Amino acid sequence: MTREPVDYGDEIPFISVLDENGDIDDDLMPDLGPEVVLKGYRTMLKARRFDERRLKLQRSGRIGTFAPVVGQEASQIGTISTLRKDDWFVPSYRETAAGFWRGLDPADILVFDAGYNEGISIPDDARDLPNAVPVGTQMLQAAGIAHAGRLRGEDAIAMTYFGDGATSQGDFHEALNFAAVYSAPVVFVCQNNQYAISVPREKQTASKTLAQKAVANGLPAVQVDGNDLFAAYTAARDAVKRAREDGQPGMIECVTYRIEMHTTADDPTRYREDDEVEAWRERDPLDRLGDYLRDRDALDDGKLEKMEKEIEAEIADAWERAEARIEELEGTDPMFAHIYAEPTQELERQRKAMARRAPQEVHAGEDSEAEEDAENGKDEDQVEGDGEKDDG
Ligand SMILES: Cc1ncc(C[n+]2csc(CCOP(=O)(O)OP(=O)(O)O)c2C)c(N)n1
Repeated sequence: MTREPVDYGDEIPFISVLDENGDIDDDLMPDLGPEVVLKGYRTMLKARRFDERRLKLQRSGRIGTFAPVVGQEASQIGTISTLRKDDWFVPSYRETAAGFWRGLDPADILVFDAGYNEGISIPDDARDLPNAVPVGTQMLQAAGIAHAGRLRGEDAIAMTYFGDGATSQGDFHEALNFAAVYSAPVVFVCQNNQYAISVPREKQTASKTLAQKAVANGLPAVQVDGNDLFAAYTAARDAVKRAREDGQPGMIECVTYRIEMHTTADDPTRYREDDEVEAWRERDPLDRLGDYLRDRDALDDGKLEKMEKEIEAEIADAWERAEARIEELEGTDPMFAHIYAEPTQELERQRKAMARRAPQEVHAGEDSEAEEDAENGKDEDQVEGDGEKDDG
């Protein structure tokens, strides 16, 4: 007879390499060339500027609701940059920075944001799945894709993204169990951004860490500072290697923060304090990496200004192309066509509301004026009522 504690054979390490002043721990620093780091920084900056433009477009009624990425850029770039092009990227709805790294066209994102299915059609040669809006489905899909690839004799792996709230879903546990039992080469990336819409992490799960939920399923897991590109990269590189070489799935918990609203339909001031947001702004992943690059003369004011201008032009061009494409599309009705044989009253109401808001009804040249109005507080969406929109 015994009352010995069980030895799990696993523990949850925490990785941090780049501190809040942009200084690194040399012993832990991964071997990354300055060009890759600069590309990571640029992609993070582009995702941030893209969100700023999207917010104006949404507030002026040009596009519908979307989920901002601000604050989570390092978690995404650190992890996604460890994949090969023939690996699978299986995102949820907040992975704009990771999507850009994979080569996703911002014009496609805008077409989708405006309510057109065409925006999420994936090119044949890309192994990127469209946004999963239901919380949790993508984790199961990633496990299945990874398993199928292995059965076909490929060495490609899958990487899937989800939030802290998603770890309370049944899908999460089913996906991890499946992956562990069948040795499906999938890396689960949890972006613990502290909130599931308005519910703080402590109120939706009693687990001390989210990573430990993976240990229970037999997967190695690690927690990282999610605002530190190098920590996220280190954990992902190791997990990808284990998945590719040994068919072993793994999980990374990126401890980070969602600086902006959950989606543009949400008002975060109703459930969190400004002080908390400010404290996390101090740990901004972009500033940290910028300081690191400046200290090494890889970035200065001139280079940054040039980068900002290029990104601004890329985003302006993306919206122009998105608008031109929208003009040629049939409208937003197809989104509602394949849900029920007989549409419900609610669906019909939504279909009509969308048709009224269709961006093609906006005439060329009105854009900047409407965006200015939106910035000055004349917000079409607020006038029409946020209640019409979905939360996800
Ligand atoms: C199956 C399902 N239930 C509920 C929702 C509504 N919903 C959208 S996002 C969200 C919270 C998700 O939080 P988390 O997993 O932490 O991800 P985050 O949005 O913070 O990135 C909920 C409940 C949904 N989209 N799908």
